[in-house]
Amino acid sequence: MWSKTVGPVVQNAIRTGSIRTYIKGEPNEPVVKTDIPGPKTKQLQNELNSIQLSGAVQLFADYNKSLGNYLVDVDSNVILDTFTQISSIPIGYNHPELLKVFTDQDNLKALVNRPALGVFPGDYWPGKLRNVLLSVSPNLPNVTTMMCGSCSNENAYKALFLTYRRKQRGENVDFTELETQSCMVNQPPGAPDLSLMSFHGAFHGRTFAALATTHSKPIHKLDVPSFDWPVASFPKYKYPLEENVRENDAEDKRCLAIVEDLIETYKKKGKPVAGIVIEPIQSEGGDNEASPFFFQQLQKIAQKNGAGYLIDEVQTGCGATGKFWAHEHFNLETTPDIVTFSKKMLTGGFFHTVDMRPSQPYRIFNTWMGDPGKIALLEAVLKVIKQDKLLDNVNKVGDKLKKGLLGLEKEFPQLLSATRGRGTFLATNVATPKLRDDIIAQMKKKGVLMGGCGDNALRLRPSLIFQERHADIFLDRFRSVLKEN
Ligand code: PSZ
Repeated sequence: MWSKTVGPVVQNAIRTGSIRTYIKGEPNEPVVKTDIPGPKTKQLQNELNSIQLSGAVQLFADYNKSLGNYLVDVDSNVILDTFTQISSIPIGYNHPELLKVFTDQDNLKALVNRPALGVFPGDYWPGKLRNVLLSVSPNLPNVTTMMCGSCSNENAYKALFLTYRRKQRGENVDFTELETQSCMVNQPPGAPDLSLMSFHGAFHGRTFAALATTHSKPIHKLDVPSFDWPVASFPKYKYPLEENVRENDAEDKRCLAIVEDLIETYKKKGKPVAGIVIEPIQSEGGDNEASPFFFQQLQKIAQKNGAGYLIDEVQTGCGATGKFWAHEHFNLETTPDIVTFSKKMLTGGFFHTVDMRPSQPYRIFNTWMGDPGKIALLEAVLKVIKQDKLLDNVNKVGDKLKKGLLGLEKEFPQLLSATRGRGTFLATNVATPKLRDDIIAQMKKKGVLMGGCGDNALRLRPSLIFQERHADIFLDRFRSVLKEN
């Protein structure tokens, strides 16, 4: 009824008092009762630490009490969450539509009777893939589900290599005896000398091949054997972008020239580049952006060299940049060959061209190959995104947040610089890495959870139901923290 008066944007939303909200009963503001970590978190952390290394734990959450944009911890602190489990909660905590999913008996049975999807899928599976995942495909006809982001990249990389070799060998040409023997001892030609190009500052995961293309922090890589694969330069822009067009354009061209050089170098080395993997916004590496021009040219270079083009949307996908897929901002001439996803999509996996399909079964495969329970949840998430027009919300709130951050950058030029991003996928640089960490700690004391990335960036990764009133709370508390520094 009231949707007529408030307009279609909050059709599914509910009014509590004078406040419009997507989640009924969501707290009005943060409430901080103890230090964070508080006494109960510390006790649980000791217990956990006796079982496993737990040094990265920030707090223990109470997932019964957490709601919407608010994470409640075991010490009853009510915290506005702008980081959402490393960018992985699409529509907030305990969304009523998600809580309903497993009251449906078909969904419950799909969850309980988890199939090895590659061999014994349920009768519902093709329909679910079509109606849920393919309904948001970035114009790619095929999708292969996996578990996590690393697993998705790992298998997508295999698809790149398999396709490259199939083309080298010729369609329908059988493997040679030498290939089948040599692959069994990790030697060429069966295990061929091919490479994948990635970028300095990239993060694609922590499994072996994914880690070989990850270059955000040494601690992720130390002591782990890796591949000799080319690492190109990702553009480093000067901000504000509008005032540095010529310099940033030159930066694009410098980086593209390095890409072309490296492709030649690795060809000469006998390790031709079979694919290029890149994030639309380098996330763990510091929220580094590159221009549509850069991504368009990179695609052309990949095509010219017979290399696949893989866009890793694990962190950027599912709406946070204001479009469902971040690479939709780039107006690429054709689709990428592969787009990987996980995090807010709840299931991992990759969309791909028919060309990227292996020619034999079992070549890209594992036991679970995803989980139909996650698809059931994703189905509800996509329905809510559509009904509540959450991409419009992201654009509106993102605009407010970005303007707010730019205003704070002007007010505190000695502290903040290079505010950037799209939608609510935003970041700003802090003068020093220590100050960045201090600010995150001070924000926590004020009941706001934030993330850092790169050396000195602060990043925002709220869920898609982060509204203007949450932005106001965030900006207000951020300003008061900046004033204290
Ligand atoms: O420290 C870590 O392991 C983190 S912190 C953030 C991530 C991982 N992000 C995961 C990620 C990603 O951001 C991109 C662009 N690609 C792949 C991955 C790997 O996903 P998971 O963690 O699901 O394996």
